Amino acid sequence: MVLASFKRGLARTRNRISHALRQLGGDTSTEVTLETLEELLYTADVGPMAEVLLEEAASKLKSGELASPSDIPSWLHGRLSELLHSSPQQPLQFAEDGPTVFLVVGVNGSGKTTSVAKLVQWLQEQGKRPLLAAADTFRAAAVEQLCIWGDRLGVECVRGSETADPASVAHDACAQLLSSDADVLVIDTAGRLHTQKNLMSELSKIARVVERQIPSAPHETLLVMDATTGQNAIQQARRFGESAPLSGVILSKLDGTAKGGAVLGIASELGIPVKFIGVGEQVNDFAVFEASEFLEALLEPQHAE
Ligand SMILES: Nc1nc2c(ncn2[C@@H]2O[C@H](COP(=O)(O)OP(=O)(O)O)[C@@H](O)[C@H]2O)c(=O)[nH]1
Ligand SMILES: [Mg+2]
Repeated sequence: MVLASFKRGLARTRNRISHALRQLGGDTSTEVTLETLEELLYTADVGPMAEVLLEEAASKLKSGELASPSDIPSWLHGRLSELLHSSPQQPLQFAEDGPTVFLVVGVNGSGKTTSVAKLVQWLQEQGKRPLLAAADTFRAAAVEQLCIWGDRLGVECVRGSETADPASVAHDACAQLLSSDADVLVIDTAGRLHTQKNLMSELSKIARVVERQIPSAPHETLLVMDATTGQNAIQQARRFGESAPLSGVILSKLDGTAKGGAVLGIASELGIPVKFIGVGEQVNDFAVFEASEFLEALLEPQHAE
């Protein structure tokens, strides 16, 4: 199930990579092999690790540790696997007892609201009773969008008045969480305000308000990253990390890119675990991130559907 989503979502990246891997496996010179490897790593957008891997491949071929260019694909598989596991996989954290709160952050258009809806449906599948908070009050349409998802999923959506302060919406939603039979609150937030500084202080204010009512919350602060923006997303992640400690990443829009290798950069550069991936616009286009299945979907074209 998870593997099928990965494969669907990673089709573009996989096609790109499998083509390069076939070339790599062929009987070519060291020079051509390194060029192909370079192209593969850059087009898949693995980030600064590309350079490290290239140098390593060159020196291993030179020293004879890798006997021939045709040893490159399996070596690469091993190294990518190590990279993916460099930020340990962590399951979603729930409150030990009492209700759980997840805060979802990210730039406008990254797929936050859609990811919140996907997460809510996933939580329902786990037997949870979610509640939504529409704390992106900067745009009226954003509140509407979230609450429409809430209606479709049969989940209550806490919203403020038109000009409500997002922290007050978060406050009301926590009160609702504590007094209702819902057990997980998912808070959607704004991705843009008049200034970056405003946005960051608003997000930390939301986190403080939540913590005041539920001391162990938020249990997760999830950053939604648009996979199609590749390495730029890493810069965004650093900025968001300044407002609240990020506990995980939801990597959206993997279906729309050949740069699925960005996951490797996130793992090795940010040290924040990727917890979910989004592979389409529907609520079902969502999967828990599993490093080994991701790698299989990425590197093993013979299993393609
Ligand atoms: N193809 C694709 N589109 C997505 C995915 N996630 C979100 N989108 C689309 O991206 C656009 C922005 O999403 P939205 O959730 O409103 O972003 P927000 O501004 O961060 O809340 C919408 O058109 C979504 O349908 C995904 O995983 N794959
Ligand atoms: Mg939104």
